[in-house]
Amino acid sequence: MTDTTVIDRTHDLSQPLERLGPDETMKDRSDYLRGTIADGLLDRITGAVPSVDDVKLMKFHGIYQQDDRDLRDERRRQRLEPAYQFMIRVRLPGGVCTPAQWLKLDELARAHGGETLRITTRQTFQFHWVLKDSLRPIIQGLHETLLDTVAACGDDSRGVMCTVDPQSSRFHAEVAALAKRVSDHVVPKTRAYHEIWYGNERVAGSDPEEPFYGRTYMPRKFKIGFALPPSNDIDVYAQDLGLIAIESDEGLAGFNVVIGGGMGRTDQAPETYPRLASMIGFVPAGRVIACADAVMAVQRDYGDRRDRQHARFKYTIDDKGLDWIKNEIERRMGFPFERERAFDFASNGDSYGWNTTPDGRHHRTLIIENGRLDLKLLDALRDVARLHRGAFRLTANQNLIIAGVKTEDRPAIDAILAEHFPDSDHVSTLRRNAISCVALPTCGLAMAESERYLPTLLEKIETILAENGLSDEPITVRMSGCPNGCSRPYIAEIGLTGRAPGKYNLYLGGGFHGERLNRMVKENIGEATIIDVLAETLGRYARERQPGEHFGDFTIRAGIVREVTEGRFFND
Ligand code: SRM
Ligand code: SF4
Repeated sequence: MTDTTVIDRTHDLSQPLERLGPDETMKDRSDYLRGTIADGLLDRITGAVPSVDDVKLMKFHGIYQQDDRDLRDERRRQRLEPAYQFMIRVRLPGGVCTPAQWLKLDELARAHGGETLRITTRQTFQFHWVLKDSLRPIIQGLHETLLDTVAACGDDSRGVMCTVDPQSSRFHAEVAALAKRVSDHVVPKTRAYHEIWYGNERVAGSDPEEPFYGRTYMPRKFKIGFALPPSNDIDVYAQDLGLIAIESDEGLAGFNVVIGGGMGRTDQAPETYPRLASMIGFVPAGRVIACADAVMAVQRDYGDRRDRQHARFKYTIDDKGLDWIKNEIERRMGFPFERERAFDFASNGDSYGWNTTPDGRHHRTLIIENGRLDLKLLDALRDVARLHRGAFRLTANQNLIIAGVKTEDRPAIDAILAEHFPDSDHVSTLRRNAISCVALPTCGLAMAESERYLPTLLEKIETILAENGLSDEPITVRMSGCPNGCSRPYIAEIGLTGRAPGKYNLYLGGGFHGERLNRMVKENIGEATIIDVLAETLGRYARERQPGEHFGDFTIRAGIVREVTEGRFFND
């Protein structure tokens, strides 16, 4: 596969730096993400990284400084500094890793990551509870199995997602390989990571350090995802750049291109809103990288660098107009988009249990509640990894596929799973379609519980469903501990976002396969009101629904919520 177009990769930043936000100056002065991180790691007086700028720069290296929020008040009372620790996010394009990589991740999590790993909503692993002295051992350990954490966070292109299920399409392997290629292509090129974390010497060169990103990188994070219909497991409409694979009789024809998706909003700031990505046309498979370059370059050059709350691509598109943006992308690509091709999504969930692909390989999807791998699950999966000869695939719903199992290996894997996951096949339909973000106690932005609370709330919703004969009805439920929406709650049929401890906004009316935003029906409510509203609405759904009608569609048809037609009208 070759790309026929080379775009101008010079950084033609149109806005003078001195008039931009402080983060732009910080990036500009960072010497391509080096800052003083290496010195800060040596500081023995604090468990933190002392420079505020370095804390921000470390995000570009996949690392977040956090503190244990359960201990915050007590430590303040004791006049101790917060219990600083770090979260490390791995870059894992398409969510695929080998058994050898799994064993290394497991070893590092046991040694340095509080004996837990977290599968994220963008198909990767996070280590939590990492102390400053353990940062290098983890990153160097990952390097031994060719894993890294470059650009897992920061103002750059984040982990590239790809539909995970190998049975979704005969072109799955081809598209997954392309997702990996795009990820490698858009990753920052600075050698800062190698110097700081691997101890490599700085080598002077004549080539620009960041031929695409320049000194100030992107205005904000940028997210890319590939979806293979009929599966929209990656929520392609939540991506800054979404690519929907289109097949033809001859093979993989190319991709429909959608741009400008994003979830984040701020309560009581109507100028911030979630937005579903807009369709702008079709590109042949061989031109995807040229397209990604052009789309990112437009956001790089026109994204708002003064106000980070307004800096995502969705706002650039709405400010400039979709037609203007599309024309600018085409100008930079050097060719026009073709008319979008027909496709159908059926769901954004995972297919559970064992499945077999035409190549005779077997794939087992395991439900990992909220993506949390505790010691018990780590033990079981370490046993699997020791004998597995295929791959592990992380899903965007925070689940896990033991993929590519040979027939002769299946009984041994079944035996391990039967011992450690006896209930895996009996998890309720509701839980199979539920996601929560991490939130407390590690997330610094959390306003309410999410991962630690959703299982309890689901029990109560399960009771309502059982009373109404709806237990087998798939309904998507997503909870986030704040309005940032890391669980993509604004496209769930039932969405909850944290407002304060024990208080949530409740949203209804999202599309079952991620095609429509929901709308807030109650603000700042506690569990009792959540349950009352759901009992009434689900009761009506049981009595009044039409055959095959999804809950989200019903709430709109029944007039319980007004349909959101565009992101900017979300707050109306
Ligand atoms: Fe997220 C910030 C966790 C997917 C929107 N997200 C954060 C931080 C890093 C908090 C912070 O900035 O200090 C959270 C770390 C919590 C912790 O303790 O681990 C965090 N986000 C996560 C993860 C781990 C949630 C999970 O439970 O799986 C997901 C990691 C994905 C990955 O592997 O890269 C995660 N975050 C998302 C998604 C979903 C997606 O991308 O498909 C979104 C919504 C889509 C989007 O970007 O619009 C998302 N996270 C945000 C935002 C709001 C961005 C915005 O445009 O307003 C923030 C806050 C920010 O960037 O300022 C945020
Ligand atoms: Fe943290 Fe909010 Fe994201 Fe949840 S949605 S992980 S609380 S930033």
